[in-house]
Amino acid sequence: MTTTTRSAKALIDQESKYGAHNYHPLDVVLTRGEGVWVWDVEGKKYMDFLAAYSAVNQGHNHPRIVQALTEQAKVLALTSRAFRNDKFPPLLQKLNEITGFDKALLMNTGAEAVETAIKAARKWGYECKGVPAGKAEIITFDGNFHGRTTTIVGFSTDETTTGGFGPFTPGFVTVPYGDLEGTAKAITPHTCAILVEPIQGEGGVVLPPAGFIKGLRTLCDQHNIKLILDEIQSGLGRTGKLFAFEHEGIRPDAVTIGKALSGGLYPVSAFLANDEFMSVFTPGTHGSTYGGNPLACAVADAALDVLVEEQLVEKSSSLGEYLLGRVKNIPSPHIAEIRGSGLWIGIELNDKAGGARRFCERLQEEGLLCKETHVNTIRLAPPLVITKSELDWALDRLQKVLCEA
Ligand code: IF1
Repeated sequence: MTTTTRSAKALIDQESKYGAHNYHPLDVVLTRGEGVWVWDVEGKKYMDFLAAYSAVNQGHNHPRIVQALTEQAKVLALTSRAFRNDKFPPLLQKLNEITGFDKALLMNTGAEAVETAIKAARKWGYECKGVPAGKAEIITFDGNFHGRTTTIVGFSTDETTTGGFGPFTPGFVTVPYGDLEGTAKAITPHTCAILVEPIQGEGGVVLPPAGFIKGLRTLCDQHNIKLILDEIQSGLGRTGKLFAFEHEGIRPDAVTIGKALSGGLYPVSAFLANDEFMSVFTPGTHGSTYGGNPLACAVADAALDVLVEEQLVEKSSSLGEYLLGRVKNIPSPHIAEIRGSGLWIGIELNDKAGGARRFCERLQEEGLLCKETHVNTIRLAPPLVITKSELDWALDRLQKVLCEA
């Protein structure tokens, strides 16, 4: 099959002319991916150090996941939940066995899983906790990112994410991230849940003070509140544990997962909870056309097998320690702070550095694709299949660029 390669500029112009300008991507036009590597339309090879915001933990186009996708696509892709299918039940059991949560509700995007969590929390509040109808409150935190629906952006504290999209859904109380005392003060008899990322990705790989998540667990136990962790980005191995909450030795009442649940091959997300919490959903109270479809389930099943059989959680832990150690030794005058857990690092630059974007553009010239966040942070999040020698390749380029003027 002949493929007509178009120049990057022609494709960028075409995208600009016919596409909404809701992103400011690097001017690199990718056409192929394999493992940690991607190639642009001009044949230049790059290492992907963003992994599609942790959706490609298993590496680009992992052959086992591609095979599962292509084989299932040939036999049955979508039934809707009006009927049953043979791929959904085994995935549900696999999620239970791997995560320890009794039940899963399958959705498609991360935002849908978070919306599912919000609905579950409110319904539980009314039906089980006795919160007066319409009065349920959910505590969220400054710097959060949970998706782009109007309800979710309504409790974002980032003006770019919220500006111009009101009016917003009521019932959310925002507290400074990491502020346990402030959280305790925000609790009322109407509080039904606390919704939090154990590590804030978009916030710039921001880790809360040690003991914060554990402290939230205690507050929730004391006040009969559901602790819901958004592990859509921090989960499935990214921080060196299957779930980031494991670093704090606690278990939440529910989590949301997505992204790497499909290894980047198909949108699959889920709300995971125990029987009592999940029982708020009765027939007809929630759903989705594509949620739990056989194609999504076949892909997610394979993606989870890859995560477990290739020991990606353990790799993230050991190579993450190595990466953090090497980054902390980069003698750059631009670095203000380095934060991280597993193969997930935020390099905060000082104000004089002139913003992280220009460093990402220089790294692109060196063949390393990173993404800035919140002006001054370079986010490092390679696929978890990365090898030590590939990490060294990336670190050499990071050091070179970060030590330039
Ligand atoms: C964009 C950010 C990252 C997430 C967490 C839910 C969702 C996300 C913790 C929603 C999605 C993506 C969305 C994408 C860029 C990226 C992102 F920059 F937006 F904030 F990763 F940090 N919870 N994050 O990280 O999942 O509905 O997108 O499947 O919107 O620009 P989704």
